[in-house]
Amino acid sequence: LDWGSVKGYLSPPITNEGPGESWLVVRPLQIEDFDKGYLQILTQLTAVGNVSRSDFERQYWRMQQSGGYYITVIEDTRNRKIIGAATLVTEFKFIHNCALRARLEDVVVNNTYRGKQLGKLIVLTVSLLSKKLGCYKMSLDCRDPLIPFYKSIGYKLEPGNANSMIVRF
Ligand code: 16G
Repeated sequence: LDWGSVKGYLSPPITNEGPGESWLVVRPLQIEDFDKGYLQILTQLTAVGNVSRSDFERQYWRMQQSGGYYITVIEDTRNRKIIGAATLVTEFKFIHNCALRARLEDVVVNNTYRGKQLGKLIVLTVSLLSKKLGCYKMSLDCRDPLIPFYKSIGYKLEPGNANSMIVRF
């Protein structure tokens, strides 16, 4: 990934290949991450429910078959635990000359690993990946307290166009 354009957002200037500590690895989600606490870390974001290993595998392969899912994780290789995650989901469009659009989902960093810029690192990693895939924009929903965090890495509220609406089923 070309980190040149986002260098200013990270100080010290870490990347997915050099996340700051030699024991941290940034990589795509694997089936084995079921045993490395991927679902446990998601509980810091919202309710995960009772997901068995076979539920997890079925959903993982559905995502692979569907295509367009890029779940990225940070592993602490000292204890083989997933300590951060973010999902990039892409969507085919007819508009903008049959463009690809990106959404940022399920961003979480273990709260005992704060202060290492890992949230910024994982979001910038998937953002640069979406750019590399040719997406024309990437968007996200977040709670109010996280607005400054996303602003600090280049995301903007679009005036007149920043409303997130919802229907829950
Ligand atoms: C946040 C997340 C979203 C996640 C949702 C879960 C980001 C950028 N946004 O909006 O991806 O799915 O929370 O909340 O990570 P919910 O359980 O209320 O749907």
